[in-house]
Amino acid sequence: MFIDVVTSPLFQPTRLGALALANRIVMAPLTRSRALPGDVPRPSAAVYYAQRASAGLIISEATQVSDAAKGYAWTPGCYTDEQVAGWRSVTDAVHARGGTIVVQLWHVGRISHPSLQPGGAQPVAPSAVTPRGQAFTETGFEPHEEPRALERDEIRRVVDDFAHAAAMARRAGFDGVEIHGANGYLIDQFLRDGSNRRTDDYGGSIENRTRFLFEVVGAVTQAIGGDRTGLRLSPVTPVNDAHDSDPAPLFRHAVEGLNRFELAYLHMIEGATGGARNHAPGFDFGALRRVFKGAYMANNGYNSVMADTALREGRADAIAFGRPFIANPDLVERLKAGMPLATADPATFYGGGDEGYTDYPAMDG
Ligand code: 8OZ
Repeated sequence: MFIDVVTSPLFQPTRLGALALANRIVMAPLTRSRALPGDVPRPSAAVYYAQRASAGLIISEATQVSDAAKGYAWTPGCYTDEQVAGWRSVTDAVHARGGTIVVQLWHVGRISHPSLQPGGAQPVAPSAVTPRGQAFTETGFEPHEEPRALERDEIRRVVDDFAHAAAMARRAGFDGVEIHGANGYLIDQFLRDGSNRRTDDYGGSIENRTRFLFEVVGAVTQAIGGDRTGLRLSPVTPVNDAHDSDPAPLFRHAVEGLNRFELAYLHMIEGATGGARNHAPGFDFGALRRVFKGAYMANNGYNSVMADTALREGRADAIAFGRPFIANPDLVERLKAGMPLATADPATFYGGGDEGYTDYPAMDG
């Protein structure tokens, strides 16, 4: 199956809020775990992202908003001057190639390990519920441990950390930020009743479980503007032990409530992250798309034909591609040329140096 590249909306420009995209092909956030001490992006991150600048929009790898927000070895931050300086070379290199780039801001919550926390502290979460699974530490995989439930005044400080990191992101030259509300990290932990057992006004009802999300989105949009803020959600993904007893009304309320922030876009992981699109067969992503008044970015297992069809049928405004961007820096040109795609080596997805990072060639070498 082929797409008609002359008429395909994939290759047509668009705007998502204040973000100008040369095409509708978005580079999804990809954790690569190659930051330097101080959680500073390595210099070759500028090469890596610039190689991918023909994407309509680059969403950076997940980037912590504070030292306590970290849950994987060698992920970068965006809250110190040194980190901002590192990111500045990345954004300058992408802009020099005509690209647009936002930073994905996260707090991992309970998906962490004391060895990754300041002072070896217990990770924090809405509630003291230990997630199943293992943390990726500097010395290998370690089982997750019981997190400590955040106190109310600490919740306020985490919200402030998101706003601070967003302001730092603008200083670093990013065109905006994407708030990571997906994949079982802190915001998602508050949303879903599998991880949120609080009895205060951050837990229990749907109104209460969405409170932290809305506070973070409110603080970030106040800091840098809604038109430069995106949000990623994953209503049915099971990754990182995320689960909810009734996700449809929860995420409907969340998306309805997001309309007031006039976000640049909503980035939706449809199905199980990196896995089955029909993971929760009855779940209606189209209904969420219709509830949301802004731009809808779809993600998860799209190929060019699916992407072209979704755009033509009005089911999305842009499509995010993840893994294909690892081995195909010029993914946009390859899709346009109908060229076969290269496959990436999973051994170099996470950690290490420039091998498997900046050495995947473009078609024309
Ligand atoms: C894969 C490996 C490490 C982190 C996510 C940021 O799940 C991630 C991630 C994915 O969103």
